[in-house]
Amino acid sequence: MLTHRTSWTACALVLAACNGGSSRAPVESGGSTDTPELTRTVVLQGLSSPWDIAVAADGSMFFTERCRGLSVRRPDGAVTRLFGTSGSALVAPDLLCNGQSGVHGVALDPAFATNRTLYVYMLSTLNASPRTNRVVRLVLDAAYTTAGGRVDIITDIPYKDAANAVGGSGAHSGGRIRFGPDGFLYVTTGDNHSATLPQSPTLLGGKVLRVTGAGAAAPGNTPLAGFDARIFTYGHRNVQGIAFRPGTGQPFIAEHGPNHSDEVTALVNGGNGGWDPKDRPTLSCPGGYCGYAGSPTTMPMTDVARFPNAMRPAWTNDGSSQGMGPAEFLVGTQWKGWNGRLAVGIMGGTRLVILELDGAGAVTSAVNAPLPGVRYRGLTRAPDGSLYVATDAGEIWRVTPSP
Ligand SMILES: [Ca+2]
Repeated sequence: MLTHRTSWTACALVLAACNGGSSRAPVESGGSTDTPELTRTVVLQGLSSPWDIAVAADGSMFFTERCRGLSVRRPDGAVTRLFGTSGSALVAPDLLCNGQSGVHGVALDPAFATNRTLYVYMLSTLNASPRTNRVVRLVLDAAYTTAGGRVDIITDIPYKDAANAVGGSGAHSGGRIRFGPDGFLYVTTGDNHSATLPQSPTLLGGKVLRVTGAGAAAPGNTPLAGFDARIFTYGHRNVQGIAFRPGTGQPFIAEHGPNHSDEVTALVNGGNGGWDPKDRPTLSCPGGYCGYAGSPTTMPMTDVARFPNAMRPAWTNDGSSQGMGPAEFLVGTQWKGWNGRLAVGIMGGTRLVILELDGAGAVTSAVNAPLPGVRYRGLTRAPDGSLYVATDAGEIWRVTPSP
C-alpha cells in the first residue's frame, strides 16, 4: 500500500502541472466537524464519454469510453487501450455505439489479482436482429498490455434496436456491472422504451441479474415460477447504479425516473421494483408505452396498487427527474460522518448527492457534495477507499477526504 500511495502522490504532482491539480472545498451545509472536506484530483481529461471505472489493488485504473472500449491507466500514468475499436490491443469488430448504448460497465473479477479476469458490458452486433447487449469476460496479461480469452457470458440482454414513438434507438440499456460481497456478478438492465419488458418473466430488460463469472444463474436467486433463473429483481425502468451496503451487503440501486421520481431502492432477492408502463387506459400512450405519459400517481415508478408487495424506494428524488445514474457507498473512517453513506450521481441535475441511511435502509438525510456541477456518469470506490468519478465532460476524478 505504501508503494500505491507513493505512486498516487507522484501522479497528483504531475497532474497539478497538467490539469490544475487538486481543489479543496469546504462543505457548504451542515457545518458539522464530522463532515469531511474533499480533495478532488483530475486523473484524466479529454476522454470520449467515460462511462465506468474499476480500480485494482495495485492502483491501476480501468475505464470504459462508450464508443471506444476499455482502457487501463497504470499508476505511472501510462494509458493502454485494451479492448474495443481499432487501436485496441483486442479489437471487437462487433462493438456498436448508438444512442445511449455502447460500452458501459466494467468489473474486476474478485480474484483479479491472480486471474487477471475482468468483465465489460457492451452492445454487440453478433446477434443480428435484434442486436443485444452482452457481458463479455476478458483475461489480461500480467502487465495489462493485452486482452484475450474473450467469452461472452451473457448474450441476450435486450437492446432498443429501432426508434419508436417515445424516442430514438439505443435508449435505456442499463449497463452497470458489479460483483457483490457474495461473489456473484450483478448486471443492471433497462426497459428499452418497451411497455412489456420490465414485468416480463423471460426477457432480461428492466431487471437486475445475478450470475456467476460464467454467466450462469447464481444458485441463491429466488426461484420465481416461469422466470429466467438469472433474474434477481425485476420491474425496473433503467438501472445504472448499484452498490452494496457495508455490513449487510444488501444491494442498493439507482435508476432514472421518467419525467418524475428518480429512485434509490434496496433490493430484495426476487423482488419487483413495480415499474409497469403498459395498459393504462386513462393515459395516452404513444406506441403503447405509457412511461412518459403520466404522473407519480398515474404512472408511478413503484406501482403499489398493481403490485402490493413491490419494493418501496429508500429515496425518491421528487419533482422532475434529474437523471439519476451511478451509486457507490463511501467506506472508511477517513470519510468521517460520511462513512457508510451512499453517494448517488445525478446527470441532468449535475450534482452528487450523499444519502444517510438508517439501520433499516431508509434515507434520513440528503446533502449535495461540494463538487463541480457536471453530469455524474460513473462512481467507483477504489480499494483504498477513495471515490473515482466519471463525468460526461470527459474527465475522471479521484475524490478523497482531505487529510
Ligand atoms: Ca420502483
